[in-house]
Amino acid sequence: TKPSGQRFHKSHPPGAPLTLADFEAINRCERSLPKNFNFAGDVLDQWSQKEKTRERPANPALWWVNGKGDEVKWSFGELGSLSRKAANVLTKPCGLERGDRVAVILPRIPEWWLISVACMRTGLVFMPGTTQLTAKDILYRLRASKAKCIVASDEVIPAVESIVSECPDLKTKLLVSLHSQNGWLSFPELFQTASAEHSCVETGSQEPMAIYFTSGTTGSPKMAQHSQSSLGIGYALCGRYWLDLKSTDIIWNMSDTGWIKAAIGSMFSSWLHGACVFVHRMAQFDTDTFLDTLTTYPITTLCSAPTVYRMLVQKDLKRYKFKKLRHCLTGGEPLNPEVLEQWKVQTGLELYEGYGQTEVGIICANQKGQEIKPGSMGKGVLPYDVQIIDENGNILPPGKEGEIALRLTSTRPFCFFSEYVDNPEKTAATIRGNFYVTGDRGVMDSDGYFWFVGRADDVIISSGYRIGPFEVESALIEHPAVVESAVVSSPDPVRGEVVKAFVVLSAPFKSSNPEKLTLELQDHVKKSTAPYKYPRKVEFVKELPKTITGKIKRNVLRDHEWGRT
Ligand code: BCO
Repeated sequence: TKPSGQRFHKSHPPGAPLTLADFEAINRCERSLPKNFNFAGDVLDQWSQKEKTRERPANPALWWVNGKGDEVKWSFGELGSLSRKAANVLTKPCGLERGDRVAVILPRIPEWWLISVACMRTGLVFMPGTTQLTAKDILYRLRASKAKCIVASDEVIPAVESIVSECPDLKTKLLVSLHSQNGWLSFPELFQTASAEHSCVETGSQEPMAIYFTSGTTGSPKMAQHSQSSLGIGYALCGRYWLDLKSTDIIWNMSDTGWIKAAIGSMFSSWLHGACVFVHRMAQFDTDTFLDTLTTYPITTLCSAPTVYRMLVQKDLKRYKFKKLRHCLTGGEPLNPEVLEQWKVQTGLELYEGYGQTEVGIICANQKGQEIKPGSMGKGVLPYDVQIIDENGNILPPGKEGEIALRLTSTRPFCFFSEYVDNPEKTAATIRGNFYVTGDRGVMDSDGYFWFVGRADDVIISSGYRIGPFEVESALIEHPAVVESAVVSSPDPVRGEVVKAFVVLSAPFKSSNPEKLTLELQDHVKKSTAPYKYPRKVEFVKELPKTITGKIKRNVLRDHEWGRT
């Protein structure tokens, strides 16, 4: 008999391969975490076996197109042998060892998936970054992480070359390009001659797998570290109930490779369920190409930021006949009910919103089969116990606004990030009593649905990007025209919210043409830090509102922007 009040955990029989049912049971807290786990060995190689015995339909594991006629289709078997070759490149010529950190700054090209899986096979910690990162951003990331290697594509070379002398820990630069470059190892050349024989390392379930840089109100981005199991097992239920995936499905999740959403939607949830990951290398987002892709390829499942759906519903969608699309998802920023309605009217398809964070993955979702309440981000998802709490860590009743939080048990939930690397204070600051606090404010209704209200801090969520005001202010202050600035969110019909900078000008620039100066400052920010952060609105002011102690009151400016008193 089961002792009352004590959770019963089945443990895994030694030697038996782990199955999807095991991973789901772990997420339901019905099974304990295995001691060792490796996504490449325990998931991908299992699907490869199932291909051989025809227990998996003939659906590629990865289907990549670039809109120019190039196409790559890999089965799990091919992904296995190619990623073993890539693993040998990382360990042999690159000389990397288990636990080393590798910055991976690649656009949506098949090598991103190869390198990521190769890192898993070798126990390397991969750190994805968007190709929008500038030299300054890359310098910060390489130095903060003490990365041993950077894997990059052509567009990133000038930025890396300009800062590499300041990164003493960086030993190897690996270039994914048809061209060769002095000082860089060529991935395609080394890959060609690399052996496809490689034994996947037996990583511990809690061993680090990846680091994502994530922005906060103050300071530079923090390094949120995830374990082999938090990413590799944590999305089993999300894949089944939110993404509704089966091994016959083809999912197109269009997030950039630099964000955790790419890993969740285009790697972990999808491949846990044996589904095909579809990738379109769209250099620049374009609604026509996007819609043509849905009419050309048998994509069954689509996941995109609300901003994309806001852009799409402005088109006459009834003109398009999507080939196989049956399930649509969105996340990364709040979705407005009007867009959900317009999408449904024009395509006949529901839009299932999910909500999550880099640190903790998907927390709430409108799961398949659940009634959708337009404007709500759905109910809490397992294994999380989602609550709304007050500033003292007390649970608030339905209908009361507070901070969205996750209840902690005696042990840290396995699907949490392990820590902010080298930042115990910030890691500790996420805990309030028995809860992890998200920094987002919300309300739960009496049916258990959660409604997003806004950030509890000054972070800006624009087009699905999390932008720290300090990073933009630091970029602005480098310009001679800027004495000081305050950066806040401002409403925008397409991007939800955008970055707005209030700028106090230095004397020589006070009589400058405001339009010209705005463009100059925007351009300056785009060069200084990743361009997605640039202030789309700029207002020149004589002074900024401040506290008695001289701290800028961003909340006053933000409330004004949003018409709040
Ligand atoms: O809009 P503008 O043209 O004025 O500016 C754009 C670019 O043109 C510009 N830019 C890009 N590279 C540049 C450059 N400018 C100068 N030099 C360069 N090298 O910068 C701006 C970038 O803005 P964008 O990225 O929003 O571009 P775009 O084309 O408008 O894309 C729209 C979206 C919706 C496709 C894009 O914003 C997007 O992908 N958003 C989603 C982000 C996302 O995936 N978030 C998920 C994060 S993970 C998470 O939420 C955790 C969940 C568990």
